[in-house]
Amino acid sequence: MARFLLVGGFLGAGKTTAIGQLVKHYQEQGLKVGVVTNDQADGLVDTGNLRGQGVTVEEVSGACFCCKFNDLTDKLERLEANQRPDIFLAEPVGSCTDLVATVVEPLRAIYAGQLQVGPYSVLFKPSHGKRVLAGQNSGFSEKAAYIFRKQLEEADILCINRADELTTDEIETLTSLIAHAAPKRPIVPISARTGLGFGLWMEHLANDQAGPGHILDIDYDIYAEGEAELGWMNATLQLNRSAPASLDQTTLAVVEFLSGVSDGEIAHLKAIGQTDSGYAVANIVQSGSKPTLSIASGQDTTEIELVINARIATSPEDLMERLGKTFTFLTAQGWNVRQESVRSFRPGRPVPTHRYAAAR
Ligand SMILES: Nc1nc2c(ncn2[C@@H]2O[C@H](COP(=O)(O)OP(=O)(O)O)[C@@H](O)[C@H]2O)c(=O)[nH]1
Ligand SMILES: [Mg+2]
Repeated sequence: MARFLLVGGFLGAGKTTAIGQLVKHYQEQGLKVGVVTNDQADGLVDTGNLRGQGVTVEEVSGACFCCKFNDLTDKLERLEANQRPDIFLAEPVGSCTDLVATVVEPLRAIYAGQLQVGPYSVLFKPSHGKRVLAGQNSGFSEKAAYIFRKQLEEADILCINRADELTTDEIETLTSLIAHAAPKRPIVPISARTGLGFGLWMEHLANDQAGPGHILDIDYDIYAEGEAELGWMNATLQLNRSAPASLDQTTLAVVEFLSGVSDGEIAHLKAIGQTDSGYAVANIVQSGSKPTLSIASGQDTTEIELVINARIATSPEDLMERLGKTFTFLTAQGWNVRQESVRSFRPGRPVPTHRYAAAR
């Protein structure tokens, strides 16, 4: 029976990177993997990123898995029909919570005998996470911090990501903060980038659930208001110029420019620049840090399809203004810019398709 594993965590925690690593690890064991990504709108950087790595990906867009449960199962069935994966990995939207009650347990009940739904992993984002759990100013409101805490509370396995950047002392401090916020479950330091800790994480992922998942006691008003504090923008631009320029530097420069235009804590700002033969990804996951080129192409090019995803504590109007300034910035670099699509909005109130009040 195929296994289904949900890998959650806050915006920019490292879910997509971790899923890319997991796919490699499972493939090395001779297993076939299919992935489902998820976003509030079309034009998701992650889907292009994972497809660029050769991963089979289906995307659910328009709302989170919980509100698009039937779209999620349609995509799982499509992957099953085309590829018969041994493992399905799914990445929910990073501002989404209550996933055990609305996705994990409904899948267990509806697909009993067809799908083995494994433990739910949540990746802990050290930058915002430490500040939220230590009661310091995270840059987000209390309501957004509430979502962060709820995500931890419903996890079966908690992974402290970016362990490659943390000292032993920092890992110890985070472990005790997390154990206090979400007691009695495995806490595994990992690095989605290097693969550190994946052996132990995958051992936990192979465990069958001894008991039911952690169904949250959650206030949907706070959850909805916390989520709606984030401005969301997905934009697709076509760029061309007469003389070749660096795909990597252009993608990185756009993220750098957008991150510096105005205030509002950045949850995750990312862009993928694609050509016919390669792609580059740049990200920034908190205000005040430097954007990084997480995937480099080494290419020079005269044409780029550039997809930008912004999740920032600011208004959709501000994001549109930033995008307008980005056009001017790119034009000054010699690029002709054509806007193919853009959506800028605040996520709507989550209305789950199913909600299991009590676990199996
Ligand atoms: N140093 C380091 N960076 C990471 C790690 N995991 C993810 N990142 C970076 O964090 C950023 C966000 O990662 P991503 O997987 O897109 O996060 P998501 O929003 O949770 O899917 C990217 O720049 C990644 O390269 C890690 O383990 N170590
Ligand atoms: Mg992602």
